[in-house]
Amino acid sequence: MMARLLSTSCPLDIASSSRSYYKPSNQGSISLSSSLSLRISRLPLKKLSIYGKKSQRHCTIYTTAVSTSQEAKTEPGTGSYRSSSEASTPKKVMVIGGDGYCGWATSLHLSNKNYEVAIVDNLVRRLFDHQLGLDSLTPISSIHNRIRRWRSLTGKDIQLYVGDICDFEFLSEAFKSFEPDAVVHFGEQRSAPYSMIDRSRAIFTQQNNVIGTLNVLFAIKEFKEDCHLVKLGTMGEYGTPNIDIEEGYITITHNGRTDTLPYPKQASSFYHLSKVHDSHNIAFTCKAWGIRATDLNQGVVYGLRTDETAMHEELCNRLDYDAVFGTALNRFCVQAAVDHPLTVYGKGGQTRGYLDIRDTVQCVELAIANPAQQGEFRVFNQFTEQFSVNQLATLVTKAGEKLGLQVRTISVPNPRVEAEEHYYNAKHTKLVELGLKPHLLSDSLLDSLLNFAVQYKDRVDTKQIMPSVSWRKIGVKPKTVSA
Ligand code: NAD
Ligand code: USQ
Repeated sequence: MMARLLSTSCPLDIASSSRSYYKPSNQGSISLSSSLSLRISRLPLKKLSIYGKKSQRHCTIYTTAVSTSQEAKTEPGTGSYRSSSEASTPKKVMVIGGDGYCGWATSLHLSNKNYEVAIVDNLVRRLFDHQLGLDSLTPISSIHNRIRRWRSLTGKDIQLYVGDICDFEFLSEAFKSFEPDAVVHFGEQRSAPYSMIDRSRAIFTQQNNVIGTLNVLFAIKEFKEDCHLVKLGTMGEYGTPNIDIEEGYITITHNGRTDTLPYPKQASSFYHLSKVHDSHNIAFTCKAWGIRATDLNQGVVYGLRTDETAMHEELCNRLDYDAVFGTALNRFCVQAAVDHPLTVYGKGGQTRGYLDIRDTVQCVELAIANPAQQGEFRVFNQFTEQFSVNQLATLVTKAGEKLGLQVRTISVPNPRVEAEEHYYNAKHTKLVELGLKPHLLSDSLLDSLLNFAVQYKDRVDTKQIMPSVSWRKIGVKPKTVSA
């Protein structure tokens, strides 16, 4: 599947035994062609040391030795909820997508809290950057160096399995080898604009996300039935209805009869739709197979640092500011730093739930420490505050001015099809009931984010800021979006 999407004008061979993991093409421009393919084998996997050894197989698992020496330490939890330190043995948590923005911060946080962590990632996010000519604002180390640095700083091992979860054979081996108590699934193509570039990206997004999640469900059923699935969904599954948004379910009385039903879904991109399909598949397997699952309908995440990623520059997280992967508040801070007008799409009344990345990691830990029951499909709305795009622009303008930046705003014709003025009131109490202590958007956070943006402003490619993907103009013809 990845082969179909990621085809380039010359085939990439990730199977080479001389490479420790696959590398993107070093070509400057990419022309997508369905006739050319990225070769990815589905051959059996081999467990290797992360250090040095070369794979003789096409599709490899890399893993560090399993650490058996970690003892539960008594670190205080962040709230009154059950935390890992209270459990008798550290829980094993598989973090799928652990090299990404939310996944990397979460992996370190869980490792720091004495969970035994394994990252599963096929590093495709890094490949998207190479294909589209994008880069993180912050320089990021390879996943191997990140993990080595973490070990050298803390003595804690994070295991690494490099591979595609759409390859069931790979996922099975990772499951059988690690035997997770919980799986946190971040491992999807997560950009709405990316999914709207062209037909091949739309198809890639839905196949990658839906099949990957289906494979995770089958792996749990087959190899670890009591494993708790913590799945990252999105607030965008609900759309912007003209009534309050509940947490997953709504009780409806219709023609004199009452039922509690899944809250209606109105997603507005092929990406957001993939999350809706995931949620349905997970809900069904909870009923049919007794899977225990928590769907975390997360809002838009902002911020860079967590306690753990701040420990060393090699642990630094990625921060996307481009029009494909960058999200609203992170983008606005970078735009302010490079004197680019803030890009409010359309009327700017688009309202969403937002949260600090420090709360993402906290919420995931809360979900793991307080698992769903066998057969339960639990839905939490994971955000802490709601803002319209105009409100965000005002906040960034004020914070920028305090730092001596002249911040301007422009109204950009909206490349998306979405309501620009609408009612929005989404419930988000369940994680707070479990003990979430939110980091609300503050002047100090905005200052710090703006300061990082200023620090790295020489790395900003201003050509990547204006939107170039249109919801209306999406077509069959393969398209590149870089300048
Ligand atoms: P990201 O793109 O930075 O990270 C996703 C990671 O998953 C990447 O490292 C990628 O290589 C990996 N991945 C993708 N497909 C894979 C596959 N088939 N097999 C193995 N690995 C695969 O994204 P993120 O911002 O960290 O988001 C993580 C999750 O949280 C996503 O599911 C996203 O939908 C959800 N989410 C993100 C935000 C946000 O603002 N960033 C908000 C709400 C929900
Ligand atoms: N927007 C602007 N200007 C910009 C960028 C965005 O006005 O420069 C607007 C968009 O039109 C949209 C809103 O801001 O109305 C949010 O857009 P976004 O790009 O910040 O976020 P979105 O595309 O919704 O996706 C992000 C993540 C995705 C996650 C989602 C959560 O990329 O993985 O699922 O946030 S939610 O929005 O709740 O669905």
